[in-house]
Amino acid sequence: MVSYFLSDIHLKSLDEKSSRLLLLFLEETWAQEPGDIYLLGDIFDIWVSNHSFFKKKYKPLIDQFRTVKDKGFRVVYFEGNHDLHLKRFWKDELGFEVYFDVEYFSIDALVFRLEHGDLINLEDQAYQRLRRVLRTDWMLMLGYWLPGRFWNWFGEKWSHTSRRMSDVYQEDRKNAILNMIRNHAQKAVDEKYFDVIVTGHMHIKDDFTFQSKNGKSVRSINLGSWLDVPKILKYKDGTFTWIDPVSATETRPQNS
Ligand SMILES: [Mn+2]
Repeated sequence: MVSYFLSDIHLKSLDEKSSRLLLLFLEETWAQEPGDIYLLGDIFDIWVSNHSFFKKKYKPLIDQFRTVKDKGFRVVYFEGNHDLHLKRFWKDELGFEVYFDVEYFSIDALVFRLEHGDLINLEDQAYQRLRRVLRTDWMLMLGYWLPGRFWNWFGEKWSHTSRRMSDVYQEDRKNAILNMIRNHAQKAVDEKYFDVIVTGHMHIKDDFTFQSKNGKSVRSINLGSWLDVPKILKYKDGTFTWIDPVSATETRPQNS
């Protein structure tokens, strides 16, 4: 059984390289043995609700996602802070599993904790408040009733704000962000046990192994961002590899 983990592609249009790479990846994937695909948020730079604006804009990509599902893949989509209110389309129409907080999955013999990663920095209270507001019933209504074209426009503005507010894209703060990712993993494993935590959002690729309080080895992986380098995490038969969709090569992380 194979599992793929993708996040923070931040697609803005079908014309860009990341879109072509994602299309190619999906095409090649559904031709193989079915497995799981975990989308850990911010796949699109903006997607709200089930507007035909977005469905038309990304039609070839959606067709590929539909095929992947039809071929027997389990597709799990976590909302990010750029792709919101996904249930109406991605769950109700495409049949994907949609989540927006934290979920645990058993994959082979391991327990995986998966989340977008925007709960890592709880000290950013302004963002955490906004995150809750975005999921209220009236925001769901607004997301649905306001036209897709408006949300697309709004999303372009939102991109700047959210990047400022959510502590990403700050190379000078790289070490502080790495610490946040790792501290979050260490804290989370004490609350509820898992073997592997995979997050995105922070835009810094990281692969860190530590011992939990009860002496078990725990692995924390952050997927980084395609705005930096396109990459897909693959897990198969107990081994993690990074797929480089540009050259379609796989590399094993140093410490595995
Ligand atoms: Mn994000």
